[in-house]
Amino acid sequence: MRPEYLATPRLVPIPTPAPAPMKIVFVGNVGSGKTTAITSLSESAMLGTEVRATEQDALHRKATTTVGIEYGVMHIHDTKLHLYGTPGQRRFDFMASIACQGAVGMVVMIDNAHPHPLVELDYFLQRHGDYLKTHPAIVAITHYDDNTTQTYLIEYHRYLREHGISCPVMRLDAREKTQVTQVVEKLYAKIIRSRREYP
Ligand SMILES: Nc1nc2c(ncn2[C@@H]2O[C@H](COP(=O)(O)OP(=O)(O)OP(=O)(O)O)[C@@H](O)[C@H]2O)c(=O)[nH]1
Ligand SMILES: [Mg+2]
Repeated sequence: MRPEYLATPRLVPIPTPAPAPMKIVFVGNVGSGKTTAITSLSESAMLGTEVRATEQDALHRKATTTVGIEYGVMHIHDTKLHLYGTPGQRRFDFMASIACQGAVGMVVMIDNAHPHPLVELDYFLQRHGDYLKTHPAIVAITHYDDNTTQTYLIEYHRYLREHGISCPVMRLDAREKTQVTQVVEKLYAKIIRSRREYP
């Protein structure tokens, strides 16, 4: 009989480490649906900072507005995504800057029902242009269904191109979980691709 120390060693599978979590940030103008999107995506109750709206434009559309950083979590495959939402009100811009730190991808949401949605987009390009030129991002245009001032996707595309930013522009109803999931999945795919191209 073979002694124990000569026995064929058993192969013990080495557990694959879970992929590193990713931080994704949602920015965009008041009422574009950042809170709605993160609420519908988050697998656990979203940590929110909603208060009754006081600013004119916030009151115009809805009763509450975000005044701090909000947080949700979801998974794509095995990757945990930390979802950070920011306030759309300009006076809280400093919080958006904090929330963006360390984010590997960004969703810029623009309310198409705003009287001047391209001016709104321009504002976020001014604030986050450097980030958008160097990181994966998606521009998501909401409220296509409830306004008559239709600015078409092609106009957002052109605007971005003219400002040296090439990222996909998608139409989105933030109330629809499947649509929001598609936006995040597309962003996730871009993040993975950019890591392969620029490891
Ligand atoms: N009709 C319509 N309503 C939408 C759409 N997307 C979101 N909404 C609604 O628009 C409102 C968006 O509100 P929020 O999610 O609070 O918007 P927000 O971007 O977080 O706003 P702030 O926190 O104030 O910056 C909600 O009442 C949504 O139900 C859309 O595509 N069409
Ligand atoms: Mg909000």
